[in-house]
Amino acid sequence: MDIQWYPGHMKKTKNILKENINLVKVVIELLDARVPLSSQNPDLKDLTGNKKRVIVLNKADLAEDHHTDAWVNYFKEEGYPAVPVSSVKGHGIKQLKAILGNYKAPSSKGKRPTRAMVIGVPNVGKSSFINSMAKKSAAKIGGVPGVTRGKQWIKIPPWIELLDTPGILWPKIESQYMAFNLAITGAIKFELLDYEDLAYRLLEFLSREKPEYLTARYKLKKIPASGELLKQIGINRGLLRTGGEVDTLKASEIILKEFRDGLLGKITLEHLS
Ligand SMILES: Nc1nc2c(ncn2[C@@H]2O[C@H](COP(=O)(O)OP(=O)(O)O)[C@@H](O)[C@H]2O)c(=O)[nH]1
Ligand SMILES: [Mg+2]
Repeated sequence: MDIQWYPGHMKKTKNILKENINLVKVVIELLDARVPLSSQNPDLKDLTGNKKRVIVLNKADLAEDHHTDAWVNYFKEEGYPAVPVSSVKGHGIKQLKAILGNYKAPSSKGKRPTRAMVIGVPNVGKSSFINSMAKKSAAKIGGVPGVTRGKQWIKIPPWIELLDTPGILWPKIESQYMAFNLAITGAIKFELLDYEDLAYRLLEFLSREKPEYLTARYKLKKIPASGELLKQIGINRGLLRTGGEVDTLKASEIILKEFRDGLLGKITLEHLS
């Protein structure tokens, strides 16, 4: 499999940051708690200069807590406060606000807002996060990445202001492993990668790390050989084409969707050590 990536995306990342960085005091970097490093753009350090950066491990409700804790420590050792958050459940928001409180200008006496921008790869949950911070449906969720027009700020009382247009940070895909992680979690479009390839890769991981999730979800007596697993899941789900052939493409789509919706269980794909 060849990883094609668009150089234009990197330029876009840089432009978004250049346009907005001087408006804010803090950059809130959203990472996917299931694939923290794969969803991080390693160039961000250069792009944000001396700005304070706080890391949000979003979708923590879909990741394994002990792995998330390890990642929090990892980023703290790198010098960045990190907080596990579930934007859909509103978990971790309070802790994050407390951390942002540390960046409040001492001279402002609460009058001047602390401005922050939210950045992250597509689908990491930027809009959901902003809504969760604002406790209302202000930013559009799930839409196509739009163009930044006039700057709008969302007030988070009493003293935080978030730029309402999140910065879409294109990931820097440095390996096939990262590309798979990003594709499996839904950050990059599937058209770039083959569905069945992705499903195979995910099933390989799950067979090794979480066989009990697979047997439970797909009603398998045991895990068959890797070449047979996808087919067996298709059979168990009744995904047969006319003629009796197993529809492995449909099976792949279902497995990926169920993983992304958290239906198999809490699963962290990227582990430390
Ligand atoms: N389970 C879970 N899903 C989330 C979370 N945050 C966002 N999502 C979902 O991820 C998808 C993309 O979210 P969105 O906010 O549009 O991402 P954006 O592209 O970064 O703005 C949506 O289906 C959200 O419901 C989270 O913390 N937990
Ligand atoms: Mg969005």
